[in-house]
Amino acid sequence: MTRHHRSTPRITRLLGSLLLVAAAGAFSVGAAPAPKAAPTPLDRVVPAPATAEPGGSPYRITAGTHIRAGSGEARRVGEYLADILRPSTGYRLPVTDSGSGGIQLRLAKGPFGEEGYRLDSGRSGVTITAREPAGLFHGVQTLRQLLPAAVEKDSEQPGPWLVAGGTIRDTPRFGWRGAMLDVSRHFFTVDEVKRYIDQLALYKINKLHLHLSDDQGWRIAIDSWPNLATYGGSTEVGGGPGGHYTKDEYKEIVRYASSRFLEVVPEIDMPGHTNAALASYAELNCDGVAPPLYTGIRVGFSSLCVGKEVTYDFVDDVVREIAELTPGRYFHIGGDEAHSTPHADYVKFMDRVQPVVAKYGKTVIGWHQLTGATPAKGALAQYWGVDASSAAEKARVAEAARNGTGLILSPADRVYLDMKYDRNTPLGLSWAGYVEVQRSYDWDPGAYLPGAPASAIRGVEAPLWTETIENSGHIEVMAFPRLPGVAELGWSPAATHDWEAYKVRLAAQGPRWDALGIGYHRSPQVPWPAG
Ligand code: NGO
Repeated sequence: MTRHHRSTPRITRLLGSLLLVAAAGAFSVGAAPAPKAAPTPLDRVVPAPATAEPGGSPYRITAGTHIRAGSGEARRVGEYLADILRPSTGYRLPVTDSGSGGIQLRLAKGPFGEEGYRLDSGRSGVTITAREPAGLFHGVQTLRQLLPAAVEKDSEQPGPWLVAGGTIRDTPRFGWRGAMLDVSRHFFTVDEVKRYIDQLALYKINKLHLHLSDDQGWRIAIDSWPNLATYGGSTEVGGGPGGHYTKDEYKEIVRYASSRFLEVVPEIDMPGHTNAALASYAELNCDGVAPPLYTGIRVGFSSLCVGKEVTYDFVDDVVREIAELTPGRYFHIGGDEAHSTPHADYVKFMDRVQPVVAKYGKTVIGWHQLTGATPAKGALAQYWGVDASSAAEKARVAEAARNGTGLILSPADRVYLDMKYDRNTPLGLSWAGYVEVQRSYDWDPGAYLPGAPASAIRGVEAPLWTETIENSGHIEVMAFPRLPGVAELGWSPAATHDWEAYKVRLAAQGPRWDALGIGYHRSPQVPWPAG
């Protein structure tokens, strides 16, 4: 994009902000402007809304404000919003099903799609309209960001609680806006996962991919193969105690994610990355001997035994039991780095396993190495290559995309949240290089992989591998501020893409993270507000 191209909208935005300041009554003759009372401009939101037209008076939330949200799921979104607003405003904010004015969440027919919404703000109220509850929920995230950062605090704050006047119309560019958490290399409790879910929701992420098994730990109870969790889940990288989710705990994660409109995508990585399973059951090994548990960080040394029938009994049971607990459409079978599985065996294994996923009603996803086998009809491949990946590898993935395999883009040297920002980053890995904030934001998913048709791109996903990540604090300092940029690549129209403008919007999120207790990397590339 040229400079010239960018300058016009910026001037328009500036004028818009001045008008808003004036409309808020912040200017009075002879007095200095009181910038604190100026509401956040309508387009200072991450991800950038598709369109934002400022105009008219702002809305002010007061002690008399009601949240009007109908019934059912819309009502639950209203309660969710009230839970965010009540502690900091100190207002009652009753959630009711009728009346007008105040904050309204309305379901209505219109050009919103499954996740879009319109937000209208003026003197008498803010109305969010959507076709689906998911759209209302995403509109609520926008409303949150239009309010001062202090709204996120859990104790009463002075306000005022102004929302700029005007209209936002917003629908996502891609249906897949994912985040992956590796709960295998280090185990994360249900509460830690919920905390991350809440953070993902703020940026309109709609998929939570859980990497539930790997060499270092098996993290979900399987009734027909109980040792997987009790023994295979009993440690983690570095030799800590590990852990696993009971079925009820996993269901609780799924329920909580769905209350935030995220779909859980379970991953059982196979045929490689399986040492925890191989250690739990000797019969899964070709030589019938169980290896010891593994707590290091090497990859590529383990493989299920492709020639043994018991392997497919195992896969069938695992896929069936997890599919039963998972309302979402997808089942991720991994398939990466099967360096200890001969290629012909890999192909054979994938030919047998993909129909099992279909049998239990799920759509296959695999890391992009799956394109080296025969991806099932409708399968998705998750691309995790880098700029330096071979042309042949990229061409193979592009060819699969031309033949109908949908792509989720997770280029490791752009969106792997476990890559260090720079050489001073204490956590993380650097095999794909350092990934500072601009690098993770400044690329176009639609044009990324040469030869892959734009229509094959389902969206983007930011994986967080946890070889070095042990707790919520670690998750946050790696995810923030890069995750919101990936979310924006997934949500916002390509026409809004502009690093110079983005970094200013991103900087404005810093005080919000402070209010939420999110410790983030204060990247020198971002003009954070002082203080
Ligand atoms: C690779 C590897 C993972 C590592 C990760 C670390 C994929 C798909 N397989 O990504 O096992 O944890 O890198 O960045």
